[in-house]
Amino acid sequence: MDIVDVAKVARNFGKNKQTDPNWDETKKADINGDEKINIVDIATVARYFGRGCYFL
Ligand SMILES: [Ca+2]
Repeated sequence: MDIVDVAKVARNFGKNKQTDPNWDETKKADINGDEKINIVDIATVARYFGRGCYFL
């Protein structure tokens, strides 16, 4: 995880599979795979930030 991941999640914050026509791209920011980008994804990225470890 690095600043690029944080930015990616932040940019897509609030989107979800139902409302986002570009979900195939947006879902890369869906860290926990629950089909929406929310505070959980932000928190997860923050938790793993700097470890070089992808949660996926
Ligand atoms: Ca998510």
